[in-house]
Amino acid sequence: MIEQYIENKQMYINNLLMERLNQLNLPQGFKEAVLYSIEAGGKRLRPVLMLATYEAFQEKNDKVIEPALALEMIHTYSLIHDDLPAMDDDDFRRGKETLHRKFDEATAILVGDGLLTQAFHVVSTSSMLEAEEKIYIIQQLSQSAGLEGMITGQHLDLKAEDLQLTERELNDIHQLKTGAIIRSALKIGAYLGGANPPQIESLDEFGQYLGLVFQIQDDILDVEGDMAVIGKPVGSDEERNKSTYPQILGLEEAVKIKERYMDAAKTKYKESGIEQPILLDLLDIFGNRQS
Ligand code: GRG
Repeated sequence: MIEQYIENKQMYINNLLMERLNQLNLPQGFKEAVLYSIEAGGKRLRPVLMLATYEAFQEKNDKVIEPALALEMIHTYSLIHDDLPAMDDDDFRRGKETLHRKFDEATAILVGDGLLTQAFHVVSTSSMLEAEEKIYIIQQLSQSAGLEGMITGQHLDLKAEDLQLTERELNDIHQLKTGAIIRSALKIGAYLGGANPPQIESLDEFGQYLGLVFQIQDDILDVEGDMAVIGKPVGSDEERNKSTYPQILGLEEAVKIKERYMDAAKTKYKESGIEQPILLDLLDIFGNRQS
């Protein structure tokens, strides 16, 4: 069952993340801060996607684990920095106080910087990966999380507060801010698994739609979700005067567009010729998630 599959992968990733970070030689109080946001959980969507993509091609997943950990470290850094007072100024994340609220701002900045940098250390020192594979992974991660990816997405997102965006402009922001990283999870999993270039291309396009689906559902949950389930206050987009899919299109139309993108993602998946259904199951689960 897909729920069991996700849960197993989440546990596997959580254990390895904690183990790797616990091994680091850090002052005790600081280590607590480094572990805090990781321990708070999260869906581990991106590493689960990477592992599932790899497993569509290969049985044993040892090769992909380090890039998957690295990706989650980069994602966690982005959330820690996104929550800072200079950015979204949020008090809760993953059902707990945000890192800068629990500790202090300087600590949150440093932990974010540390997780981002450590991610590249984890990949570059992996004993499972060939040099050429490391270069591919580092190139994908730095491209998607870098200036032409998530960073510009975040810049545009911050600039867009109080502006009325078009659906196209909103799509462009989310493709950079959320989509690029999700696409890199699929591409790295496929590449390491031995996919051919057209398959990687189709999975990349699948990832573009999946990223939009994920974001639209995030916006929908911000309107109709339950704080106890999603782990952060609802209505925060409206409070901050942010353009969202429900705000631009209305809730009903936002749901329809999400479903249209889910169908488009499925078409791209079929084009890849991959028979393993797990990625399609993940699309359904994450596209209809309640947290
Ligand atoms: C600060 C450099 C920098 C970048 C921030 C990803 C990002 C860019 C900000 C996150 C803000 C946000 C709420 C985006 C909406 C979609 C999204 C990425 C939600 C958070 O990801 P989940 O739902 O979180 O996968 P968990 O906690 O499950 O890992």
